[in-house]
Amino acid sequence: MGSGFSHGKLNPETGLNTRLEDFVNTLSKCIDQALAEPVDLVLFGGDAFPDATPPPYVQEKFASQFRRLVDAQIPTVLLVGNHDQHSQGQGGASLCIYRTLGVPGFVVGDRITTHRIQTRNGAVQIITVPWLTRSTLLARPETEGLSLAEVNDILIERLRTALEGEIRRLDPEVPTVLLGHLMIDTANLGAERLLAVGKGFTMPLSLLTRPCFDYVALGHVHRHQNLNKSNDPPVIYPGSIERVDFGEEKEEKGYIKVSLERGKADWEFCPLPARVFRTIKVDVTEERDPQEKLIKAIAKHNIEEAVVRLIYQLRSEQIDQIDSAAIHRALNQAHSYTIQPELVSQLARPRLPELGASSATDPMEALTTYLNNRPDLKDISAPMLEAAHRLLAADTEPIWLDAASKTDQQPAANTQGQLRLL
Ligand SMILES: [Mn+2]
Repeated sequence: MGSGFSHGKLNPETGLNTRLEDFVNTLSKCIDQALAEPVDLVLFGGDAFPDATPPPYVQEKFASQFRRLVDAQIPTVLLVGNHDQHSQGQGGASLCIYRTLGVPGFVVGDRITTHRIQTRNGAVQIITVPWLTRSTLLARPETEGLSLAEVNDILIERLRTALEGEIRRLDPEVPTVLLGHLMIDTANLGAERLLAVGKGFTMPLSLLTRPCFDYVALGHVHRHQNLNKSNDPPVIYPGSIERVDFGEEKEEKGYIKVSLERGKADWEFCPLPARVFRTIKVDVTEERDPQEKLIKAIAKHNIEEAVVRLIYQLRSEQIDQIDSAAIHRALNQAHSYTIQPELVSQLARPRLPELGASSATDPMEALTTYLNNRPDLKDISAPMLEAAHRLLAADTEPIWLDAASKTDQQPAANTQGQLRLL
């Protein structure tokens, strides 16, 4: 909640961005269902807000929906995701307020531990695994001089040990759920893939596919998916309840309803009426009447109340044939829209063959290849690589900022992209 405002507009009646209202509406539908059933327990998998310090009016919108669960005496677990964590210090600043206030029935999952919760239909054990950063499980000296991959391996072992401790204390008769905000290695990121590389640690699925868990509820990845098709146990990302950007255009949005007993979990994906995102892509470079082609292309799509982007390619000599006022009128039915003309004179620039679809999924590799092909940028390529590395690392672990500054005294990053963190 509170992200993607650029896809919305100001609602003059409420003074709020319509995208915030979308998220509230969708969440309210989800909670309507929880109350109508009624369910025995609600699990929230983390990343409530884009950061740990959302503005009070956004906090309030979130709280006023979850408040309805308190009123209905439905116990609720709020797990802390990476976006909820404060970049400095411990825990989840934006969610810990619920614990501080002592909201009845609310549990905040900001550490690896097991919560035994009494529901209307019996007890349940919830192991919470919040987003892990290097400092959560490791002391700094342990990781000095190690590569990211090596740190990741140590982190996996620490998590395995911590989970083992929790598992040993479980009551084997009571249904058990692992609720984790984790990046699992087999997750399908779709359009998020490029953005996700280099941002945080990846855990193997085998950590979670254990018979002591009856259900594994995951947060973090916005695309809904079940990582364990044999369902022993189901390992499920419900995905986000709304689309955050065009990368999620084709994803169905919803929540998961689970019937749980010891040794058995029946689950169902329940779709939510999320705001539609629609990309209209047209190449008019070969058209004698590019304007007509554009208007027809728009008319082919149902854009009513959708977030629309029109991307079209044209030649520079066609610019005069475009009536932009008419295009704006044609897009008027959309909830919001952007128009992105691309001149082919720009597109005609030779693409780098090294960056074909089959390779270069890593942004650092992509940047390195790009810089290798831009002799004019040679002087600043090393600082650029370093800055990029710092940006990618900073999202996960604030202490890397300190670590990265150490590289200032080191030889500049080499041009093969084989960067190592100190
Ligand atoms: Mn996350």
